[in-house]
Amino acid sequence: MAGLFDRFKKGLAKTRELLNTNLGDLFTAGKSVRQVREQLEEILIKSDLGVKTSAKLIEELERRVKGEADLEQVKQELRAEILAILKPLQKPLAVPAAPRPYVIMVIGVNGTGKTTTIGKLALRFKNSGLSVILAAADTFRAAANQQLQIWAERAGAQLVSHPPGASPAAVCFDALEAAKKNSADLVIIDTAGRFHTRANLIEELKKAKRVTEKALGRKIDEILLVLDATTGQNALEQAKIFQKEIEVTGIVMTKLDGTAKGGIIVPIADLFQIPIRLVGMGEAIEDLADFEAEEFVQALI
Ligand SMILES: Nc1nc2c(ncn2[C@@H]2O[C@H](COP(=O)(O)OP(=O)(O)OP(=O)(O)O)[C@@H](O)[C@H]2O)c(=O)[nH]1
Ligand SMILES: [Mg+2]
Repeated sequence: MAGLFDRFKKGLAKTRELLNTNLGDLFTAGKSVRQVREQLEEILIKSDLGVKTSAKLIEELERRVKGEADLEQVKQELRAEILAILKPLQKPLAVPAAPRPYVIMVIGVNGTGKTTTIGKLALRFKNSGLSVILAAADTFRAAANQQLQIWAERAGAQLVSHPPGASPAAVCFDALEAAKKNSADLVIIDTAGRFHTRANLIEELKKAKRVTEKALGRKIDEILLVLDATTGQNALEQAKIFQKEIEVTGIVMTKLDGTAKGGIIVPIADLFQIPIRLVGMGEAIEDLADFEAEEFVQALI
């Protein structure tokens, strides 16, 4: 597998081209940041950096680049500012030696890549010597169990599932029982997406969380929100709703391979201050990496 920087470079090529071409066109000779403020704001917003975050970046840029703005200097300052937002949230997902079982719940709207990410994670932790149980708490979609089972087999993880339509909370409970019985190290819970088409889904999720935490005797160790980078501004809305309803402890940004909307990770970090744990850069089992702020920023601008 290529290095992370090269993968970011490839994945973010569209975002970078858009941003860099527009910046290059804007900062022709003799202009100051103040003079091109509006156009610059438009460019940053178009690159999915978000309204609030773009305004903040420009304000800082104005402070730092006085007088005639040189393109290279502008880029360098933007890199530094974005890095200042992302770097504190670069906190990879690690499973500490205790407690056992360590429990990770994975949430997000449908199709963002929850199940795929779980498959990738299961392999990663299996390879690091942990015994892993996958809990198929997406009982909403008939094919969900089967999809998770395929990932479980690939990763060498145990699957706990109930028939479609069963209570997600019951699956979580059984998965914890199995983990205790088999002294498993890690339980990863898959959940159903599509919260907007079914009003009670967030409630169901909260119930699954409550039941899991009661059986566990503590809070779930990690609640990962999976966001699809290709949905751009929509991902911001999703983060807002989920964070309000459930205590999200980490973000996984998927589909960073080939999207023109990779910039979205910046306002998400800026507005929600949730650690960016992992990035998905493809559909294969090895296409998951820890988020690295420097590599990301270098590849972005
Ligand atoms: N290109 C790309 N595709 C991805 C990535 N992660 C997931 N996918 C694809 O996205 C699609 C949806 O992935 P799932 O893992 O089924 O998504 P989900 O969130 O579990 O979906 P629901 O269970 O329906 O809520 C699949 O076709 C995956 O192969 C990624 O990082 N890059
Ligand atoms: Mg799924």
